[in-house]
Amino acid sequence: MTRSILPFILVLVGCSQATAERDEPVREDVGESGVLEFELDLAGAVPAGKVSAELTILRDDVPLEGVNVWITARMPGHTHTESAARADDLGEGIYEINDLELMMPGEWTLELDAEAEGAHDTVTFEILVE
Ligand SMILES: [Cu+2]
Repeated sequence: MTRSILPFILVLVGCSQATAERDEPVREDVGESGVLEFELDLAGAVPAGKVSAELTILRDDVPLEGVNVWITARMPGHTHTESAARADDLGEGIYEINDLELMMPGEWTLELDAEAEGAHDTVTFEILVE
């Protein structure tokens, strides 16, 4: 995993001078199958309600277009309904998650399921809703 994270960090540092004071952290992870890389531009804690975030998907460090991305939000241990959304493809490997309903304060998991031609991967990010 650390093998492919280092290039991301170098790229981020290289591009950061234009937006030096970004306070929204980009969270990165390699999918469970090791095929796709995910960068989620979302703070670790957000207010309850509808959440939107930008997602970048890469394969072999190259932004990947045409991915079908579904997001399922759950609260582990809670029995209420989960929340789901499909991300919009903005092109150039960027996807927009819109109006994902995180209605209750507490710990949520965001499960991302990404499917492209010849590639399928999933990743889970944790988020605190306040
Ligand atoms: Cu709950």
